[in-house]
Amino acid sequence: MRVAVCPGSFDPITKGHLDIITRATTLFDKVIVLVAVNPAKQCSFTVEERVDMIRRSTAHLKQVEVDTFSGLLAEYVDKTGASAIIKGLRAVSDFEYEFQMVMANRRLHTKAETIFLTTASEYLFLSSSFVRELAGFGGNIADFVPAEIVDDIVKRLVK
Ligand code: COD
Repeated sequence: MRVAVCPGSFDPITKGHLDIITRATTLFDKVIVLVAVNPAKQCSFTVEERVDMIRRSTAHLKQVEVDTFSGLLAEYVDKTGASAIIKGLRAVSDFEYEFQMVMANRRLHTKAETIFLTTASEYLFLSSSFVRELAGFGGNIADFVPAEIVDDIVKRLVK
């Protein structure tokens, strides 16, 4: 069974993330969407809330599982026997950070390859921080996040 891991903060999941996850399911038998637990990072949603929002947004994708981890991605990937880490690329600025992560993970001896899927053009500018800012100003986020989680974001972030 070919297993891939899609790691991220997902604070919250956006349609850009969902597009990458959906495309990963066409390449792998199982896709684990992995929510990073980083106590040093201030998030708008708790880990449990982020997991719940991803579960509802991916309920139609039968190969998708959602999990959380705290620590090194390389250790999680090797423990689960995944053969790939799937990342999304939007711009050259993403590449620099992601390239560094690939090198770090290699030094940490993960056997998994990192595979980059380029963003869909309509989501080129889209990020979780964009959604949080737009929601904070009372803007319409419906085009940018899965329909299942619009209310969660509005309730939390619209002042
Ligand atoms: N279109 C396409 N892809 C997108 C879009 C979009 N619109 N938006 C986001 N993405 C991609 C990102 O490029 C990324 O690949 C993924 O979706 C997740 O994005 P985010 O923003 O939710 O998550 P990040 O970038 O904050 O996640 C970083 C990780 C948690 C993956 C990283 O910090 C990590 O691996 N941490 C674990 C510790 C570790 O092992 N460190 C390495 C060595 S010390």
